[in-house]
Amino acid sequence: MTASPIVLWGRLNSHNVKKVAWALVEMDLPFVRHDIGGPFGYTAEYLAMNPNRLVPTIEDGGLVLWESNAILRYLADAHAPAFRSDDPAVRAAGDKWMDWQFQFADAQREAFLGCVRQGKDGGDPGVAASAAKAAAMMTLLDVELARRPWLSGDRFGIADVPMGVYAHTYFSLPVERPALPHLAAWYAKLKARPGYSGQVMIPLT
Ligand SMILES: N[C@@H](CCC(=O)N[C@@H](CS)C(=O)NCC(=O)O)C(=O)O
Repeated sequence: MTASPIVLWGRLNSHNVKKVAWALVEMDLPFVRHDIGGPFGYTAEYLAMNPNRLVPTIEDGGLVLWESNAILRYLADAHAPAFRSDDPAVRAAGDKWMDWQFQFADAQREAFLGCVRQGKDGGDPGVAASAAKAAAMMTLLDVELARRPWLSGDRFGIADVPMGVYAHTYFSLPVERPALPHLAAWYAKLKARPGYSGQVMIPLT
């Protein structure tokens, strides 16, 4: 039981902040979020908590924690164990996709920045190359999702959150995408989940 609301620091148009905000809603944990980072800039107080000059950071009781996937694991372990399998093999398989997400973010970055922040479209060579790299990685996720319903195992959990956030961006960019039926079915299920529309499916900026 949390005595006071968890505090989440970070602008919501950040992929990494979205992960935490969505997970908090999924876990039904009370929280307050403060905009910081990007156009909002940073305060000395924030940088004392997180000297990386990055978002997100959370405060929960006496704990200050940064690194979005570490935050997801902490939230499940401390407050919502149903969101993380206690079977080491299932847990490790989910952890793998959580860590893999950072490579996916690198692959999709130029397409995201080009289309969302620089007014380009799928015809731009840099955008198209980045979109193709992202699509190639998504074919691997499609194979995985043919084998099991969730990246977390038999039920939704924190391992679905990192790529769940990036999937929304992937399906929203004006670029070519191959047909990946298992990925599409998983994304459709995510769209019906608590918090996904309010914390993740916001306009890309
Ligand atoms: N590995 C870190 C990466 C954090 C990160 O790169 N955050 C980006 C936003 S997605 C950021 O803070 N950019 C600078 C800013 O917004 O001021 C995590 O997962 O928390």
